[in-house]
Amino acid sequence: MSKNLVGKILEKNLLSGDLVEGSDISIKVNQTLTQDSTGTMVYLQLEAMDINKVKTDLSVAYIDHNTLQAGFENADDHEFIKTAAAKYGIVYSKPGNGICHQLHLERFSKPGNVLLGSDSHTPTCGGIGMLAIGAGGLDVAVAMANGHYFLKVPKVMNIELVGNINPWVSAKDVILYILKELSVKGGVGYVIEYSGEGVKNLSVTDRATITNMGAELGATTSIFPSDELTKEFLIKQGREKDYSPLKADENASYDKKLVINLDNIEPMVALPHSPDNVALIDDVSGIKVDQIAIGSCTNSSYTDLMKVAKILKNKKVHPDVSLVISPGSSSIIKMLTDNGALGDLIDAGARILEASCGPCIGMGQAPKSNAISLRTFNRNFLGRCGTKSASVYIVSPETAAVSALNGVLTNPKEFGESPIIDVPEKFHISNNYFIYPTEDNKGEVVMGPNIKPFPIGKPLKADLKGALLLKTGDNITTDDIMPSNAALLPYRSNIPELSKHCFGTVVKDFYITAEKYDGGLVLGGENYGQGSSREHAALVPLYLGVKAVIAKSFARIHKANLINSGILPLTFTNKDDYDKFDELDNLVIQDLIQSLKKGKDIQLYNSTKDITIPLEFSGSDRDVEIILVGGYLNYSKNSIAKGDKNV
Ligand code: MIC
Ligand code: SF4
Repeated sequence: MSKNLVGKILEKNLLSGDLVEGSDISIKVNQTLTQDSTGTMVYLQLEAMDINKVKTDLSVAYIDHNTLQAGFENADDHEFIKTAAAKYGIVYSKPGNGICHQLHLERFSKPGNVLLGSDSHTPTCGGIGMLAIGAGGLDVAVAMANGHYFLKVPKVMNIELVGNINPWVSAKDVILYILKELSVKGGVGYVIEYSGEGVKNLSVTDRATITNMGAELGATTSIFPSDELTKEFLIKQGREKDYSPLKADENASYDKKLVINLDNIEPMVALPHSPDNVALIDDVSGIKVDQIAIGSCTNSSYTDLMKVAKILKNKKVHPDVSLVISPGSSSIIKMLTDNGALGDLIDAGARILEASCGPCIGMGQAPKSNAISLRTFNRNFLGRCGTKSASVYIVSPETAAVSALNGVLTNPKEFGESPIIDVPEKFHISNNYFIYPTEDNKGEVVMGPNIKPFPIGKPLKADLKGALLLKTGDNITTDDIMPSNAALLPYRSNIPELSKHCFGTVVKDFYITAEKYDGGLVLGGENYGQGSSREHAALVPLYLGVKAVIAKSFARIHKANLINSGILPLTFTNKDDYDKFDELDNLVIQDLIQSLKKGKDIQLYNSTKDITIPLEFSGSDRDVEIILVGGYLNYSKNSIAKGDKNV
């Protein structure tokens, strides 16, 4: 039978279950990656699992998010991760080396392998033909400890690319175009598999830009075939041995199919405050711009930054614009330095940051009040840049660079000839920022005073009771549930401190309400928990006593994080029932354990309104077990105590 690419990789890595859409399976994980803002939790969880060495072929711990060290907190986290990496046989990437996804693509990615990462943009490596999935920290810790990952067999959507992109149109415009077509919910439940003649016109880093922002579509991941361009990329990285060709069989079947003609795509922009709020630049050009930020795991490759340098060479950044550039890796900075492009950027008036996430996660460079900020990043959720009154627009590097010169949002086509970039035969490769594990490590892990224990759930009670603490709307992001910025990121390993800011963009002082009512329930609309993989969006509500979240639908990673933390994610049987609830209604679910075990509808009684409505829990038997015992860590301890190591 003809197979698609996703089916081929799943089949090769299948450990248990049947490859039938919607079935629960476990797969072998070849590689993992963590970054520091989710990594501290991952390594605390790994410590709690009592293992010796990781079971993957390769695990890498990157430090790229919390690199502003305004106090001891971030540095403490780095030291903790560094010592944990040495103990468990994990490669450590020092701060300054670059952004996890860009570096992983350059240094370790391998077509046909499965990569699990504690960051939602892990699918970046789908650009080279990996099945690269973002997950919550606990799932990544389990993958490191046991080498496996549990998931439902996803549906596969084929996007066939035909034609060729026009001059000044880039991979970023392609994914923005797809976001406009499909929306931030359009990929939920799917892996997106790209194919077609148009693929041949996209470099590996272009493909990675597209798979990176598949996260914004809500897709489980996105993947491109591995072909001659993949081989060329790996040769330049000195890793030809990692190449293997990979494509779907002729006439492979898919659950959904789209054809996109690249010729029809024009420069696009995502308007505030959602990546799918996409317009043609021509329809909104001329907006005065205060800040422009170039970089992030979406657009910080050598080619992207060289294009920017060529556009800015011998020109001057507009006096009213602050242009800031954060390259993707230390190698890229070195190459830009050696070929003079860095000098061209500086000469034009750009501010150069170290190779890290930087402004993308609000780690510095918060724009001024009411600013218009153009960014080459992937998310423009309200407040994410650090300034709540600012409006963030997402664009390509070409659009960003040309707009930086003009001071207004500009279609780059107005600039003249589009820059052509040749990547040198040999990419700069250095190991000086990597620390490789050695056999003689003594296993000492250093935990500074900022690192506090994380909350662990309690076994479920037969009846669940509580007040409705908060009613939220559609597409609530993890940035809403657990905001992140330069002030809060230092507390990623300090849940009590973070809890004071829970739901900070939605409501003031949620934690006080939660304390007053001794915990309770939260209500959401569609796609609740979209965005980041941060488990803090589950661990913090757990700490505040949230027992269940009821929503119209959930984003994949957040739902898994809720289950792993022991918080029950429930959906409405009839979505209109959402309207029947108000904040502070008293809610009761009786016989919950029985309903979960028997897979029956769950009856929710709203005693304030005197109504009963049906709810559903959709999860595997394993998920039910995890919820019953109060989260994954309790579950794994129980299972290991019963002699089952394969949890
Ligand atoms: C993001 O882009 O939102 C982050 C910051 O990289 C997150 C991880 C985190 O919250 O630490 C993600 O995408 O998973
Ligand atoms: Fe870092 Fe931004 Fe990429 Fe998240 S989206 S990994 S914060 S660069």
